[in-house]
Amino acid sequence: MQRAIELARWGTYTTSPNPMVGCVLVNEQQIVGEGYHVKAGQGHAEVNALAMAQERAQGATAYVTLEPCSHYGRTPPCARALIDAGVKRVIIAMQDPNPQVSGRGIQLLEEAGIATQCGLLEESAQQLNAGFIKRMQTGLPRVICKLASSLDGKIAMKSGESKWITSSQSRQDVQRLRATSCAIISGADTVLVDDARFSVRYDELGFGQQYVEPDNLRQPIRVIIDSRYRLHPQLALFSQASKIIIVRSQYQLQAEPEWPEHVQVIDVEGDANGKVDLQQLLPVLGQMEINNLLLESGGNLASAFIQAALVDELWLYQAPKLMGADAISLLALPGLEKLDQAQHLTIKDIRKIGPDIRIRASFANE
Ligand code: AOF
Ligand code: ZN
Repeated sequence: MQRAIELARWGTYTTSPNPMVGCVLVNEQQIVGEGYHVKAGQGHAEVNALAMAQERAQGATAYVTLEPCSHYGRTPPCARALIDAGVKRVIIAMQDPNPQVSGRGIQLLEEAGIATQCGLLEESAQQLNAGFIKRMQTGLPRVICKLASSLDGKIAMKSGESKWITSSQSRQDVQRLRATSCAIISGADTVLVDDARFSVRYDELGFGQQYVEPDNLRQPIRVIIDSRYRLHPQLALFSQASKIIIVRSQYQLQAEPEWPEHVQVIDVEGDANGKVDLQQLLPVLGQMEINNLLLESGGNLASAFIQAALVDELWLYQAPKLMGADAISLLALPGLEKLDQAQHLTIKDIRKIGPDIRIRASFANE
């Protein structure tokens, strides 16, 4: 199963909106087939492993990181393929949270007289697909809020100068985080101030193309909140032809500029101040099959996400610099007065990245 999880990870940059899944077929103590799911629309892990094993699948045991599917989606059901190939036992790490499957794949196998067992290395399998699982269970994407600051928690000088606080190594790490995300969300402010493109530059990821087939390279969808109609087609953001979603509040609708074809505008209810209501927006992004949403914005939007309890994990990159009390702080989080109102997080991991540190912390609401 450990090997199946390793195989699944090969899909890190390509499988979404589908989950990462790996499969190993063992016959008479020998691995006879291995496979993982590369990309939605292509063969599932089991089908790829069966193709490698051919007739040696007869009588084999399958180790699969996710319950084999029972439905006709983009591809036919894997439970059926395992039955037809004569597999005799199926060991599964976790049930598929997809309501189209959940339990039915196991049931199909059992009905065909195949012994199944579920729960081996379950936690590792869940970690692989935290975003997919959250979307299937709640309809919402899993949100990571990425911020970069000095050691004293500052994200820009008073003048707005912020390039660059963290090292090139940290910025490469962020490129990888972007590459694992289905979508990046930010505000018009950040786009205008930084002329940000929010693209993944695969040559900057630091690993060769053997890890991601050039044909499978994908760009995360870029979602920009722009209630005040400040975006315009001349910005660098629009020069790359991958999908962009502009989010408006229905507060003060105005005429749209002529957008290129890869741009979609959606209207979401606004709050009393005309700001997009994030609670309304997130389910809409869930419906678009966004599993992992990366929030890369300034402190105000990040604060609004946190205060709406919509963030699952904070990734904070801190550079060994001190920028002083006149500089701009990480997060606004207005309205906090007493210590017992402070946001509580749980540190999951701390890592040194070049000269900086990266802290991963989850919110108590996770
Ligand atoms: C498996 N093995 O390798 C994966 C599974 O649209 P489709 O046909 O690609 O189906 C996608 C759904 O299948 C996905 O939502 C999840 O429930 C399951 N993924 N199942 O047996 C796999 N990737
Ligand atoms: Zn399947």
